[in-house]
Amino acid sequence: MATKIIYFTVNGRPEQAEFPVTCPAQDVKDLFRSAAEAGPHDILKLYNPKGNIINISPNLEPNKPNTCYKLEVVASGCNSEPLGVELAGALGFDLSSMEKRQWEDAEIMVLLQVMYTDLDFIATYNIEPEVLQQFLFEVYRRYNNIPFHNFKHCFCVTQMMYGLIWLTDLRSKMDSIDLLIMLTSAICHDLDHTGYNNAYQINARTELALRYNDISPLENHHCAVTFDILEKKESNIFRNVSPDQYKRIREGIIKCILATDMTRHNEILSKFKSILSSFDFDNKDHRDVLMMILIKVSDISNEARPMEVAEPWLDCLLQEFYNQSDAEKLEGLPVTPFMDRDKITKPSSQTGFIRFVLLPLFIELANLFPCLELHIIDPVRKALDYYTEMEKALEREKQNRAPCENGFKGKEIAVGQTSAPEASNSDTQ
Ligand code: 0WF
Ligand code: ZN
Repeated sequence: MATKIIYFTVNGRPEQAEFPVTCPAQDVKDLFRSAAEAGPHDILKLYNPKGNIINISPNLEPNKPNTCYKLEVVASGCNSEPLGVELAGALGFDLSSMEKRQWEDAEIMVLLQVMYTDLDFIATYNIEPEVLQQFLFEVYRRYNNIPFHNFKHCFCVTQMMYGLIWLTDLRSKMDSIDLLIMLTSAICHDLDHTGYNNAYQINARTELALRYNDISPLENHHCAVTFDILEKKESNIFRNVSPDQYKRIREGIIKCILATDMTRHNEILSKFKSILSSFDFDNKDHRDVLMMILIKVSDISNEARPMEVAEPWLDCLLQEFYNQSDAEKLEGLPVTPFMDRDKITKPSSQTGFIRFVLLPLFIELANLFPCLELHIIDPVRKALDYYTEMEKALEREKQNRAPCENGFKGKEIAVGQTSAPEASNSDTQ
């Protein structure tokens, strides 16, 4: 029976699939699914060397290893990750019935509404429920369906901000309007994120980079989209506040969202450290820096969550990073080193990030609010131990593996085969 051999990579690993030319389409799809170790609900995308998506079917154009296709898994799990039991607890829900439950987008919008109510924003700023719902729906619509910077990330960041406000008893220390600014900024901070970071925007000379002259193109865009939503009467949750209050809210949201650009990390952290010993809640400059620190902490705080919540989020982030570095390679752009699937591993990227970014930031915040040690520093230290162990195990595994020199290093998978023999090198040299 005539067969076709298709060469492709999945997660950078070379694979080859062989199937009869008369093979049913579903079998071919299943074959690629098993090569990608994808689950039944994951979406598979196959790209040709030009970067165009092509159909996975028996009619696939046969190729050679040097013109191989690229198979990508869009893990549907990334966007339906359980958000964690602690979230339900923070909102006062019955944990026993909610454990392991996945949160749907509509439910998340209700949870966000509950946060506005709990913090008394509805009553204080005369926010009509329909306007809040419309605002949240517009926000939801303008988060993209990408692995990490999606609506659920927006929710996690907002939930962390909400948790921090309560844990630190900020209601007794700051004006309610500052809390409104922080919660709304958290909700809007990544609106219309495309999955490609500022370095990519600048190097690829995207519309955003051109529009914002290479200055925090993404964060400027997230802000602009926020105020686009707020320009519409039906979704303007601030439509009943005074002009002075609106001015303060707009200035505050812009400050908070722009602070999430990680290239400003050292600048903002240094400012915070310099005022810490004399921190004064009555000083507006001090409060502004604290607000920026709080949104930054919320934004990058996944590792403070239970491991079973944090690790899938890291997988989603790496998926988004790898997508970017693949695009950079295809487009001949500089490859962002910490996104390069050939250079980094999950534990190596995380140990550095925890040691040099997360812990130094969280420790400074805990200097102002010692009660946070237990909630954000202890779990992050545990995560550091976990990834350090994983890094060592990977290193040991690498040393034990026989070096595989030249040639096609992947395994061959064929319809009906349960184990995969090593492929011959003949076609790859
Ligand atoms: C994978 C790692 C990383 N890990 C996280 O937990 C996390 C949360 N947010 N982010 C994270 N990145 C980023 C999303 C957009 C901005 C922040 N990254 C960070 C990088 C790999 O590695 C380092 C390590 C040390 C210093 C700087 C980057
Ligand atoms: Zn974010």
